[in-house]
Amino acid sequence: MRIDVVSIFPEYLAALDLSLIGKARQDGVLDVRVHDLRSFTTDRHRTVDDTPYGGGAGMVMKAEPWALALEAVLADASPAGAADAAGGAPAAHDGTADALPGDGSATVGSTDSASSAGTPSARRRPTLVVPSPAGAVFDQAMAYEFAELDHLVFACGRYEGIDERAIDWARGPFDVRPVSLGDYVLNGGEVAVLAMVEAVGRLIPGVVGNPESLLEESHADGLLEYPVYTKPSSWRGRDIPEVLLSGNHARIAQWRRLEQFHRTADRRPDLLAAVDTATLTKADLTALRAAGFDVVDGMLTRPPH
Ligand code: 6GU
Repeated sequence: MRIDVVSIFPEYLAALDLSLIGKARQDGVLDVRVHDLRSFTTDRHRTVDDTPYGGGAGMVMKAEPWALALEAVLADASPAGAADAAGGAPAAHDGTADALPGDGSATVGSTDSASSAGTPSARRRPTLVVPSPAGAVFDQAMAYEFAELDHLVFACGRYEGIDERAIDWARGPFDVRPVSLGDYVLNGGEVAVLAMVEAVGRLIPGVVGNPESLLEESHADGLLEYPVYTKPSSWRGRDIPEVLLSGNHARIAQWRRLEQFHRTADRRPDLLAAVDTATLTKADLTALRAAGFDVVDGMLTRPPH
């Protein structure tokens, strides 16, 4: 998968060099490129923002640097652009686009884009994610959706946002997706991009070492994860639940599943209410009823304890 990030703080994205995502980049599984928006300004002061029409507090990001930056990303990613660059004629702004230090995948025409060029999926418009508290809320389902894409581009806004005409213009060449991390306000999109790239990247085959760990984590099945324990079995007077020492794997699985329901009821009643009770097994229902849960009007409930 190819990921481009455009930001006025490219250094913010240096964390993408680390851990599993950094390793995936080194291995060529992820092709991540970070670009400095200011490289696409044309004035002496490298201006990216101006005062809002209609008045009000704060500054608005200018449309033109965004269009130039996104055009450069498109030129670099399209088969024609890749061929041009490989022929030694990079587009005007390519030389100023920053690759992260140690990014071995900064060359155009990587195995990833070369091997998928010409396939129907490669001809799909790239997705442009615009991080914004005014976006649709990012969740695990969206992470899975993004993980299927060939090319994700992130436009990190700062200040009061990006001139809306740049967003409208981008709806031509891109599938534009305004996305929020949740109902609170950050100063810019960079931290949100770190979170989203990690959530999406780890779903791509070859990024997480043991794919089984993806199956049992929180949100994989709409429930929160069960609690986990490791050695020693007794610590500061606290013993682990005895069932985990029983060696009875069916009992352990049953206990863990019930713990998931209890934890979800405690912490995320909204998720519990969203459980499709038609998918619950007879064994689930028996265990849930014994634990005080009930199904009322097709909705799973548990009186607070
Ligand atoms: Cl994605 N961006 C900004 N600036 N603030 C946010 C957010 C995103 N998600 C929650 N708050």
